Amino acid sequence: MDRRRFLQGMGGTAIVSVTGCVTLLDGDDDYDIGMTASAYTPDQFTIEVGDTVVWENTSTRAHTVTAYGSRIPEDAAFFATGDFSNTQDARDAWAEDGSGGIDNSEQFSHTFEVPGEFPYVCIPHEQGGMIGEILVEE
Ligand SMILES: [Cu+2]
Repeated sequence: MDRRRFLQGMGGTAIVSVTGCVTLLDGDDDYDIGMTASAYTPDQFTIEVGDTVVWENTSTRAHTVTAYGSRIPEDAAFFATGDFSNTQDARDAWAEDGSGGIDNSEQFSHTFEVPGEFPYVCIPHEQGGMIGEILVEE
């Protein structure tokens, strides 16, 4: 059975065990979540505490990965492309000069140290439904 096809058949949720994230970032095609013009692929992704998720912009337009700060676990670290410290700062920066996004083939990674649900959004395409969620299991 084709493993990728099998995983997609499971509703787009894949279990990944990532170690050595620095090495992972060196590879061209090594990422967990890609991006189309208006969506994360997959838009739901399940990992375990301590795993690192790598996003790659596999589309030709700029996108952000911006945590919904008010909806992630209270003791969890905020994450966002552009290295902002909260969602509003990321929104303001994008509105002001389009900063904080990643372009084609650029990657962003975050290590999740707290279990729970982590919804995130692409700021410029929020209205288009470009929203994703990382589920971090114990
Ligand atoms: Cu986008």
